[in-house]
Amino acid sequence: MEKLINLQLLEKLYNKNCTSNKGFKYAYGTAGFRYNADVLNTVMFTTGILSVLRSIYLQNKTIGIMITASHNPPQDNGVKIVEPMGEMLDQSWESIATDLANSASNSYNDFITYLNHLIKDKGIDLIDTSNGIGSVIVGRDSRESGPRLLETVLDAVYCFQHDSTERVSKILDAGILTTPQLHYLVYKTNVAKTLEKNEIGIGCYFDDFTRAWLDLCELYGFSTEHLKFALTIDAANGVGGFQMEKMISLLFTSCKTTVDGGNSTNISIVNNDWQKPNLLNNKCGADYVKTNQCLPNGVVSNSKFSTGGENTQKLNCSFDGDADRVIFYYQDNENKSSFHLLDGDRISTLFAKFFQHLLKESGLLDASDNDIKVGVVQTAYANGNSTKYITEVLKMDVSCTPTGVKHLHHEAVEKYDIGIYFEANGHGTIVFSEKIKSLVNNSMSNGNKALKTIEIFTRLINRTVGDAISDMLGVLAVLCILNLTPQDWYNEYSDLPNKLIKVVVPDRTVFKTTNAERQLVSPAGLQGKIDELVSSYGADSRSFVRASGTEDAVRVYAESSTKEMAESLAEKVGQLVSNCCGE
Ligand code: NG1
Ligand code: ZN
Repeated sequence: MEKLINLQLLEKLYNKNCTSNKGFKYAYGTAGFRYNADVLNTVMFTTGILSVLRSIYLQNKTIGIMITASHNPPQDNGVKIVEPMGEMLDQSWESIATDLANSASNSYNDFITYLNHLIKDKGIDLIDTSNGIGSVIVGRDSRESGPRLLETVLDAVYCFQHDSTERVSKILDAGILTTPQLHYLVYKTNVAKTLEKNEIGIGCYFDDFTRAWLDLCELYGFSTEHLKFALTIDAANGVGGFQMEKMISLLFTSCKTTVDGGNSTNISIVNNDWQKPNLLNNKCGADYVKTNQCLPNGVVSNSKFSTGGENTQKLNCSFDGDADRVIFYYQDNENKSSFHLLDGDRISTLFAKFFQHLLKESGLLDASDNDIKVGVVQTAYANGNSTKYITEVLKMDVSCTPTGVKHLHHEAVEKYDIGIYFEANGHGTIVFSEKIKSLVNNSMSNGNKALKTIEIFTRLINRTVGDAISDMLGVLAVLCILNLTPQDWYNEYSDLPNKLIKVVVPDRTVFKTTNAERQLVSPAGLQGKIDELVSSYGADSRSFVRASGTEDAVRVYAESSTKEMAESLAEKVGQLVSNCCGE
């Protein structure tokens, strides 16, 4: 350890960063560590250390660190580690990340003891560093605490200094960017096997996705300036807004965008005040719209929009604070009941229908030995009618996994050649197997438009993780290609009325689940009571309970045949949860 880690510096920087909230217990949750920003210094420091170790362990591949708390309120922040190909941290390292943070939270001695144990246990070679001494890319969202937490991560990385060669670990501060941009940058850096400053920058993200979009425009003869819709993007006052502005300037060659609902053009960005961090996710953004099922601040109701004397369909979408989620919606008039949500389930079903159509057209299904597997991955929060639509109408395979895109992503990669996965909240993407990519590439020379479209979609969709910007472009493209209005999309099936509530309990860790989180195994006896209650609400009813991995609360989901019944069921199950904790 002495060869590579400057122990004197490590102790000094530990004392600087890890003593303000001694004894705090951290846990790597659904999407990394996420807490009030005031208690995050220790875990930022240990995450910096762990990322360099992970990089050395993986023969010096570049690792990503994203500082964000996504849709959480402005005072929160968080951190997650990104693997070399842009995936979420290997699950077996999540507990290591937790243990390292908690050892540092206890004392310097515990931290050093655990660090030594980890290095030995994983066989991380800190003596022969001929492969390199670690490389890390760090990005952050627009939160006020971001620069302070970034500094702590940088302190940690600077502790890795090779004493004889004076080399230090490579770190690229990628600045303020969206979570999926960071994932993509990490992936591209590893593919290019370099982390020299200025060589691979975020420009690769804009180049690749713009190229794919323009290729589609050319293939189908549509242009960004003449979309059939007027699109309003609610950027949640987060980083997605200004990254989208950059994208627009590349995609929309002659079209002007307007900010905060100005003059009529076919695309506008509202809630784009990312430089005022206290406005982040405040009455806007994907989570607000999905949870409250209403328009966010700054988006006006009407489904038609006047452009140059023509009535154009109006479609809205909301990103979340770090732009890895997107949901769509429209409202016909001032009447709130005419609010129509097109959430992650609807995005999944739209893509599922689209790829089914493309595969038929492409002729790839004619050769039975191709055996192409297409399927959708959902969580228990997916609306029951979306699952029914996929299995009964599209006759396609559906899998259900625990909450958190790491689970959905893994399932989609393992099971399908075209794996479409979205959480109901709008977080998801499509993964394409190497098999489907080579089948498409090998048969493309005959000018088959469907094959060409699949090939372009493998580039238009962010392969690494859910991406609001890329998913939004994907949805717009599908609507244009299939010639669907937002209303057509909405009318494919009707959602079962549903309700999601949070219940605050003294200790959420006692809520343990099985069967993709659909049933409780602890506290003992509670599941039986829930089942009894659900059966009294009729055949279309369903409810389940699980502890949140990102907030200090238990979530209760319920659906039923009417809005009133869904709300009443959620409330009653919530009461069962509270009562059971009070006993
Ligand atoms: P938790 O807090 O574990 O329910 C929430 C979302 C997840 C996922 C993560 C990460 C719901 C019900 N849960 O997790 O889907 O997106 O945040 O941001 O939407
Ligand atoms: Zn997010």
